[in-house]
Amino acid sequence: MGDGSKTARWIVAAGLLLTAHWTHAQQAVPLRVDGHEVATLDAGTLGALPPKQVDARAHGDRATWAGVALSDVLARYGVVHGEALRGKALTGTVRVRARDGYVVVFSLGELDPALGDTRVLLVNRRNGQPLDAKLGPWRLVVPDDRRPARWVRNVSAIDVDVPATTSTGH
Ligand SMILES: Nc1nc2c(c(=O)[nH]1)N[C@H]1C(S)=C(S)[C@@H](COP(=O)(O)O)O[C@H]1N2
Ligand SMILES: [Mo]
Repeated sequence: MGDGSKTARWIVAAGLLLTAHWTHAQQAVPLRVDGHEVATLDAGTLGALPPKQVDARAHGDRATWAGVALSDVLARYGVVHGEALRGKALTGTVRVRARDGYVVVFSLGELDPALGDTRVLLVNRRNGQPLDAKLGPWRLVVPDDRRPARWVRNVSAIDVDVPATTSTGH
């Protein structure tokens, strides 16, 4: 094989790496609250939150998934939680979108550790490795769901909608 074809291979390989890097950089996840972007979620911003991991199985595939708790993300960016989560705020929703248009919705009440406490992780690693392009860079893992239908792959945006919470609640 000549030097020319070797060089060409290196250029292709470098190009693929750069493209992969660029693509991941473009895939930071906007967190919007009532339509306002309050954060750009990526390994940097989410690295400040408590790391969480879980062993969970989907379709017979058991793996260790690592990332952060969705409830910690919401609390970090000021979404109503804990004692204040009552009354009208309990109609609040968290809509998680994927690049392919897939969308799932959670309620604030089910996610809150003081209420439903449903474990939902926003993960970027599987068995210690970054998620591949099919799954990542970010995916949800909902280990206690009986089917993995809410394990959104390729998360592209998170939209929180909470009504004004002027009511006294219960
Ligand atoms: N973006 C996206 N995520 C998705 C889906 C989808 O169609 N698009 N399907 C869901 C369903 S129905 C299942 S069962 C699981 C499958 O996850 P797996 O590919 O890791 O087995 O992904 C979930 N996440
Ligand atoms: Mo599914």
